[in-house]
Amino acid sequence: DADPKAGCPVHGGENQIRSLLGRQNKDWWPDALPVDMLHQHGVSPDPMGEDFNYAEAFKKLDYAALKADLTALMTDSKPWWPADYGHYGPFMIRMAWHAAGTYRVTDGRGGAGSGQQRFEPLNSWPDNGNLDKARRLLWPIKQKYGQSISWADLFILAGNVAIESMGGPVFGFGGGRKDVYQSEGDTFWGAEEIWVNEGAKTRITEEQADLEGPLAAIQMGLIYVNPEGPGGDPDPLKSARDMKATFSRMAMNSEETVALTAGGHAFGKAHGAKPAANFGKAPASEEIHQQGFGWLTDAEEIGKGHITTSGIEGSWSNNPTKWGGDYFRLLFKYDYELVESPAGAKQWQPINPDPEDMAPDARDPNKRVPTMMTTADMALKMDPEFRAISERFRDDQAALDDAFARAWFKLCHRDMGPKCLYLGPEVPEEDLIWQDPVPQGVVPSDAEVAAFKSAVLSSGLTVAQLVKTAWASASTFRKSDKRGGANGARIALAPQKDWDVNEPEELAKVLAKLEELRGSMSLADAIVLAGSAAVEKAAKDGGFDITVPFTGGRGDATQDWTDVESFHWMEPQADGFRNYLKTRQPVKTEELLIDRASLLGLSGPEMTVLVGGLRVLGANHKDIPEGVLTNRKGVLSNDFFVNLLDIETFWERVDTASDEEFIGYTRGGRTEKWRATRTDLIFGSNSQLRATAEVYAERGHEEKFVRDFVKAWVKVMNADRFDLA
Ligand code: HEB
Repeated sequence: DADPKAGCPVHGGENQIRSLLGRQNKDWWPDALPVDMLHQHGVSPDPMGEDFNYAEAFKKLDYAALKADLTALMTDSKPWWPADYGHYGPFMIRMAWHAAGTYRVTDGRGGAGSGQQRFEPLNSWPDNGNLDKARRLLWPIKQKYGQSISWADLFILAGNVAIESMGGPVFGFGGGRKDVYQSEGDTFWGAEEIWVNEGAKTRITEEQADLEGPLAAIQMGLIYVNPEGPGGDPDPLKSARDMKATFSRMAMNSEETVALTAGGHAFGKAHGAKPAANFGKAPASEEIHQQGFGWLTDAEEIGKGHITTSGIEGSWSNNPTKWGGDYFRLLFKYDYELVESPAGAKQWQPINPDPEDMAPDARDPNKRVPTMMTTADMALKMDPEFRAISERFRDDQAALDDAFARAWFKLCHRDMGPKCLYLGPEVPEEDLIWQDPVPQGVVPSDAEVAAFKSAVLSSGLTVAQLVKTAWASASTFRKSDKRGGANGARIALAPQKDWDVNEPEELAKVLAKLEELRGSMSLADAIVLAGSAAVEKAAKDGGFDITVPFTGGRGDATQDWTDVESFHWMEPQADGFRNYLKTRQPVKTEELLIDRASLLGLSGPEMTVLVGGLRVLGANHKDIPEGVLTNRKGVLSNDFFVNLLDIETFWERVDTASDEEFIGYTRGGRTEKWRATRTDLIFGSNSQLRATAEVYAERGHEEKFVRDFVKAWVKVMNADRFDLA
């Protein structure tokens, strides 16, 4: 497979650069009420307040009662949005699937973890059509159980209960998804100006073999692929290509992709009763009295079942509210012909179906209507690789049950981090490799800690080596899906030990020495402690006696329990903290620094103080001189900021073509004084970062700089210590 992160082609000709976040809510809905103006300068939009502990609240939940209420809801059809076949189960599954299916392994963003489907853009995403109704059906239950169940958990639990209530297999449920109260503004959803329903280009073409950057959907406004085929072309083989590309970005292999799609489409129907022109706007554009509902049609039409969502019409199986093997049975029993739905969508219909293989009508159980397949479903039969899997599942229902249950569990829990964060009585015992398991560590004694620190500082390893290794280990953390981090010491395992950013040869030397010195302490603890000892020494050499707080207890992961393929996605193509750039990206290099800081959960000041500190400590990749704006490398000082903001220096590009490297000259001459990258100069160029850099360059703030650096350093070292909370 092509490595989509390596190279990361710059699209649309030479040097075409896009902005980090592409199109955002304010581009799509410029007239939206600017509620976020109330949340500046650290003011939180979260009405629950800082002291609210969701895990504690969840523990008070009457879980069995909630599940019973959800089960009852499934068959409690409401006239304002009648349940197809008298069962909301399929609708809830689609809602839960779309909540989770935005996840992408590339940057860990998206996913069900914070209930983002409630907010723009996802709330109004074309592909999420009518899911506003599914969520509104849940409101009385959400209201009843209040703070003990988050929306984010409720979406997924509703999906699980739906599957169970139709006889389907589930693997378990873990709660713990804490709600947020605003749209997550840190996610790149695409740069296209128009949506899928307005003709947005497909992102994979003959010339363009894979999805750009972190993206995981084939067109703007889709969760994954176009059901009618690439760009509306009903070609099952090309659809298979798109499914493989998008589902692999969701961390799913072909077997999981087939199991999920076929398992999901065992249930429910597609809605394409009338041309979409009859329907209203998405929720974000609707009028105020519609109260957040979108895609409206008149009530009488809804009563008759005249609903259009995707535009495709019909169910996949003759038993759309009962789990079983009918999907594959029908897919293989019949030849399918291309037809058009009443809404004009391309879909596939079985030729001459036997009467018992017809489906019930969604509103009238006595009426029989034809079943259908989308082009994406046809891919499961036409693509040779998919077909082999499909045939196996057709012939082995137990295998499908197991594969579907496991893939569904993974889909819904993939962004939740380690298993210690899962809550509730239905958390499965079994460890799963995608959870990146780390064995429980032992907390080293104070004596061990002290002895190790002095051993390491007299081992001959430099401050730069120790700091770099600790940073390399901890900074893989990303808050988006809570993967990575120092716990587990996966820095010593494949693939991380071989990543270019980690300077494999150097790293191996440092790790070997730490192995030799660590005694019974875990390697993971030893790496962090060694880095922290180095920071203490560097602070002391600068005149500040400061202790870097250390919390031991990390464990060491094994290679067997490390999913090399999925860690591969986490390799940094840039790490501004180490002044590292592997390949130029279609975004500015300084934006990659912001992106990494965001994934680390850092604030602007934390990012700033860390960059300034790491430069003077000598943490640069391969020891490059860029940004080391000090004459006392290895000493923790604010020299980076002082020298960067020195007006006696002026900067020039090394060469105009690259625009990545710069030379600082002393004014009035051409004596080269410093070298820098964009990642360095941005702290003098961007007004907001400059304002922060000034704070750290000011006289009287030398000690503040050291203290803030240590605080931010410890935050990164402990970013994955969920076991401490
Ligand atoms: Fe699905 C539905 C497509 C996957 C589950 N889907 C649906 C529809 C469509 C689709 C078009 C219709 C909508 C309306 O309403 O109209 N899918 C699709 C595609 C894919 C998918 C293209 C990829 C390949 N699904 C899936 C998955 C799942 C699902 C994975 C889970 C698991 N779906 C579903 C359901 C439904 C749907 C359950 C039904 C809903 C109702 O009924 O409402």
